Amino acid sequence: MNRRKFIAGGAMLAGGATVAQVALARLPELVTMDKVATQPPFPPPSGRPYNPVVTLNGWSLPWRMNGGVKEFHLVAEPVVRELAPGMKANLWGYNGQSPGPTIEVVEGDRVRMFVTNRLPEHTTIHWHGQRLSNGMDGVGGLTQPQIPPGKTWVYEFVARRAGTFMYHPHADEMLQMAMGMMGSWVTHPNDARFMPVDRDFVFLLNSYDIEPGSRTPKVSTMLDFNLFNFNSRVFPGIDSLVVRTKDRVRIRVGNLTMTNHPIHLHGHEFEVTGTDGGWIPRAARWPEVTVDIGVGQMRAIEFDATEPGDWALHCHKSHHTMNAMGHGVPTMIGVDQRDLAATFSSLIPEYMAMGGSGMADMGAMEMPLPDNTLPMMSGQGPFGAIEMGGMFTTLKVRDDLGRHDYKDPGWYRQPPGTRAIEFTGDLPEPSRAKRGA
Ligand SMILES: [Cu+2]
Repeated sequence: MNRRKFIAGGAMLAGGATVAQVALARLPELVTMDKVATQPPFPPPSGRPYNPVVTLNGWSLPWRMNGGVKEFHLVAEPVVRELAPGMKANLWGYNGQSPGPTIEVVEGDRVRMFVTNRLPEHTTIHWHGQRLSNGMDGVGGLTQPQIPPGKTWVYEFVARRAGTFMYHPHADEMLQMAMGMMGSWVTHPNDARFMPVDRDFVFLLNSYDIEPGSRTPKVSTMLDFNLFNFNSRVFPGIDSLVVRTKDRVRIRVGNLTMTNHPIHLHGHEFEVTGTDGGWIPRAARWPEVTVDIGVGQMRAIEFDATEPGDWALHCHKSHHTMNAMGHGVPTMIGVDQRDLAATFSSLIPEYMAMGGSGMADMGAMEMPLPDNTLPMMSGQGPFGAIEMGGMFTTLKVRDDLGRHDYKDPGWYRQPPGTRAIEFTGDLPEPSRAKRGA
């Protein structure tokens, strides 16, 4: 809690001053976040108990209890979000960040959501996947009038079904979602013994189209996004998922981009145990190492983290593990650029001939880039450049962690003799496996 920044609702709204002071005083305290790092789980200080989730590069929103009702205050507003060190984006989000904070409640909780609109245009919030009264569904024009700038509206419903949900505007949707307005919602089961896990992670897949050298997304892009994010962060800006060996792990991933993402985990098999429609009966699950998450879908996967190491967790579309500079690059394989390089270098001093033997050299090279622009792939591992960007991070499985320890343990120390090595003709004597051994 002490790492969260508390700001009184009245102060934040002083400029707008469209809400009467007396009404402001009745709003739950406005809590905003100024950090992009994954915040520790937020154990419930009031209300019924549950095992909190960890939002990747995100946080959970505190609430207040008011006569048995759980009250939250979301503020839709322009934010600046660092997508990775070296690049900040002008986005729209909630309570200081994009995505907005994760909302955590318990099945059966009566929830009251105060939504203050500090955007320059109207908005609404749709509570994706929830069972609620039609008038609480948040579809501007269909189920309610739009929320004008400067106004605070109230939604109220009972979180009837346990599971993973999302929230996002249903107002000027293409623009507002292209600008980063979205968040996760977890309704914990009434019975804490239902499908318990040791570590429970949640994040959203989102994408932006930001021209190299600029910082505001292009809002009318339909398919050609150039930055593919886990919770508005791209590699190497995405934190690792840190777990203890033998932990039962759940990862909940929602997709609010405009294309599908096959999310692939190394070193372990998992089962898909939930969708935004509910939990999947045990007999209906099957093992996978990649789960394709369609647009507007959520998938919860679960596995036992039995294999210590640093395991890649990434989208399997290779263009989605690449940042903006990687798109639209011509194929230069096999092209002898020696003569061209000499000519260009005399005209453009910074010119570098690249790609003649592949593009891997771009991972290590310090190319001159426009301001506020990430290399197409970067990040240093224990064995050199990790040639990735976008939707890529690691699952770090370690023996020596405490139960609630989520601190990054650094790189895995592979036991001697367990890593691929160069063959020099020098190996231990081969021993053939005996039959039946
Ligand atoms: Cu993808």
